[in-house]
Amino acid sequence: MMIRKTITSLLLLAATVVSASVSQRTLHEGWRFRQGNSEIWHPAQVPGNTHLDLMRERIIEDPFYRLNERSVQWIDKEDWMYETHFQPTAEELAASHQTLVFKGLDTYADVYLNHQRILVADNMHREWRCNVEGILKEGDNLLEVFFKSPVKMNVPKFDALPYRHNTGPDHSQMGGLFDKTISPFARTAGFEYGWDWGPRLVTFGIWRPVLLETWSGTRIADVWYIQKDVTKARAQLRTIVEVEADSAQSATIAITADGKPATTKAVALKPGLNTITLDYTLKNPRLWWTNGLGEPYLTTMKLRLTRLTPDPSLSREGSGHSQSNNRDKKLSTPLSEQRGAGGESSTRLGIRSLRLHNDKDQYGHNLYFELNGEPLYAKGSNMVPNDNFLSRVNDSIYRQVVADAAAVNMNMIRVWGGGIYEDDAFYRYCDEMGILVWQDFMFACQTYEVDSAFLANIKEEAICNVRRLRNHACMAVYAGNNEEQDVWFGWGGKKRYFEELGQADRVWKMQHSIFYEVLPEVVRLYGGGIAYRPSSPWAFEDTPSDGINGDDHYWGVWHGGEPIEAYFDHHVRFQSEYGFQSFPEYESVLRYNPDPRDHDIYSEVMMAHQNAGTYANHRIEEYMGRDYRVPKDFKRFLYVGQVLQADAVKMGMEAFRRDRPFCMGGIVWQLNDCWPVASWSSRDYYGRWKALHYVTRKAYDDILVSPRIKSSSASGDVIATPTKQVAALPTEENAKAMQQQKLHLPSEGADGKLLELKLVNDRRTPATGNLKLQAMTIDGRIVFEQTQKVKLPKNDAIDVQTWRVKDLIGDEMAENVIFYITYETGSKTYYNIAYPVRQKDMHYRKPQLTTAVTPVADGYNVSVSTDIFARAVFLKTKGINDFFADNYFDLLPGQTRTIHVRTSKPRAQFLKELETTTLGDDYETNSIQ
Ligand code: BMA
Repeated sequence: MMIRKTITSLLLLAATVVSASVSQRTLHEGWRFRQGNSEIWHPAQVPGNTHLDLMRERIIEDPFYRLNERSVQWIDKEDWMYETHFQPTAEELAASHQTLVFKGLDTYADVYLNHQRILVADNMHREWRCNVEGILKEGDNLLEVFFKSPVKMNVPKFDALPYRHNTGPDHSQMGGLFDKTISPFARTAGFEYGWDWGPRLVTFGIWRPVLLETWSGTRIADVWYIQKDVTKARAQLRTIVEVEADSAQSATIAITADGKPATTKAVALKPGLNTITLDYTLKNPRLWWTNGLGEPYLTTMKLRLTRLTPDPSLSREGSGHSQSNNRDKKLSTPLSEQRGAGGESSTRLGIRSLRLHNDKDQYGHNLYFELNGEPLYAKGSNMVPNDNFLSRVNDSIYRQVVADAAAVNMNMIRVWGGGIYEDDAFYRYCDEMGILVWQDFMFACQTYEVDSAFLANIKEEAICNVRRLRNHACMAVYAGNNEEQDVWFGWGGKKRYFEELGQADRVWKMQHSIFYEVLPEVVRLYGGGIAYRPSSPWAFEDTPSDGINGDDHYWGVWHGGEPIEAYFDHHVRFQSEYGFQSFPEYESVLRYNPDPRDHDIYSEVMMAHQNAGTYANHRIEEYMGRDYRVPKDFKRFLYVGQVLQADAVKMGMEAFRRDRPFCMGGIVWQLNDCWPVASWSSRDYYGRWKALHYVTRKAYDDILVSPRIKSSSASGDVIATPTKQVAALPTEENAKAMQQQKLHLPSEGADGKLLELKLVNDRRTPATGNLKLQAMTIDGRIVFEQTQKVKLPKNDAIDVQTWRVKDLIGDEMAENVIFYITYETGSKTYYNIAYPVRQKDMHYRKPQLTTAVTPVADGYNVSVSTDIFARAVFLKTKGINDFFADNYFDLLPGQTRTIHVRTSKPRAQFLKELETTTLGDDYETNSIQ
């Protein structure tokens, strides 16, 4: 016996990697659920959500279909009970530490293990770890999660206050709660209570994984890579490792970078939590770059903890455990890449230096990111949750949404504050595809009632997420919230609800404690140097945002009813929100609204999927009427609406890019949808690219040809003084005020108009190229041509030339001419098209389009040619599964373009279904009044 023990110890000394002692397994099997006051159990899915479980059981119909949102509002008034049974393995039972980990519970949940309460949860944004030592038992274990109705929990809190808090578009009336907007009381994703693009679906559920984690000996609890100073020549890194140990031990920690030794340290572990710091330098690191600027290279960092003294728990294991237990152990699945893997941790680290500048300059305070020493123009979009039923947002949806952003040359996504801190997968894909993340904390458009418990809860939420996300290269900045600063100081929030009651100071103090005290402190302590801004948009502590000091949300176009050209005159430092609505395309609409009798944008069904209300439909109609011929036909209206949205936002993208370096970012509202709806998104709920998403690829390309048609009297060359924001949220009051604002229509025809051309270069290197301007008629006759060589400095925007439109069109009518401008540099030709008059005034005709279809591996190549200029060529088939690599493009007379289509349809069917639409198709029949 004695001899055997010594041999074991020697083997342990030699073998030594401690991963064997940690085990994690998911507890996702055997769940069932019932309504709190019912005896009837139904099978449940975990991770999941009560609405999905009820749908699967055919107790409710799909809430996304037609008017069904209304019929599921009873669910949040009820309590819901979930339970499962599981059996721990002998190894799990023998482990010295046993923890149940809930990665996410939505929201008020009491958790019992074997009838003992182990958790009272009240925050869906937090991970909960419950020590179950002494409760976990041999054989059958019962795990129960009792979800309490947030309505029952929070209506009393609402009723107890002498004032109403500001809220976002909380659709309390849809929920049968009259004016009782209870969303500020819950640490739940704000959008669940309804938004101006989302339904009111207040959910319940174990929405993220639940794990049983057991270990003995040692456990690596966390590995944090802090990038202290990074240059091309070297990266100074600090790694902070948290190791939990059962007993005093000596060990070594070794780190490798891409397999090469980086540092080693001998450590003396004490029982309990050990925090170990390793400082080291990597020479000539391969840097991580954003999409478009370089390769988003990820260095594989491996950290190995090796024990040098025997672990008593392992010798206990050696003498007491059977072979079969070890087999069970191997079946358990470690979920995290970085944590809990015992003796080894692997992290794919993007090594880069990233700074956020907010320096005082001659105009105010700039706002820009500097990546690896280069100023970076941020091109991106705002992301909302990808589904109301969050557990449905799987890895492939995350991959697709990030890939779609990268495919159209974005380099930033803002995770908006009314949703969730997204799953690890999202940030991993952002790392891999070079997309920076502007991360809001989950607070949006509201004020909050804060007591010490609420504040402590928020603090834990912030620590949990900042720690979880801090090794991701993509993480660029934290903002305390979405628009709360403007709600309070800019849009009368302070006055409206609190001033008359003498509560304004007290309520602001409560907000201050979150956004100016707790959150910045957490970011400072746990964020590794990442920047923090108290709100988005934000300028100073006691003023609303102003556009020339920090970021701006510009809603003059759209909510404010200003003409689309106003983008050109809105000069700000960083545009973190602006946007324009459209409906999903016809084939997407058919998914939730198939009955032709409902095919009217004001039908009850369409209005149920227009969460911004009739006000938003009016906006679309007003703007469309101004610039386009408004079709009577529903299907065509949807198409023209998408062209309108694309043209409008493209103008914004270009306007903000040509303001570089004064303006250093444009983040469009919004990238995606959480359900099928009319919204500002560029991709609909089903992932279909709208016209805007296709157009973004060119508008966000590294070099931009940016023409602007303006009347010679138009402003636009001066830096604007801070503009008064129009409230972004369409409350009834705002809506009326906005409706009354007049559209300012510039004069028509060619007289007095100028074509002003700029070139923008986001590359890290200068460019030289041939710039060609052609004025051509709709049927292809060139009436003017000019070529010049233009040198384009790196990271800059330059004025090229301004022409009088009259001089370019000669004797032609302006309505019959387009301006086609190309910039040819190296192997790539960039282009843009400008129009001397509004789209509705152009003399378009129905073009003769010909298509030739060639089979390729995963579908077809479709070559489209045209006789005359074809504006916004839209190709479609039936259904929503075929993906067109390009769409809504303009085709010059005589030009052919080949589009790859990913589809599984047989050729005959594909040919039969293929439809083409252009803006000019109805110009001969739909004349303007
Ligand atoms: C912004 C957002 C959202 C809203 C959008 C459109 O300001 O932050 O609150 O959905 O406007 O109104």
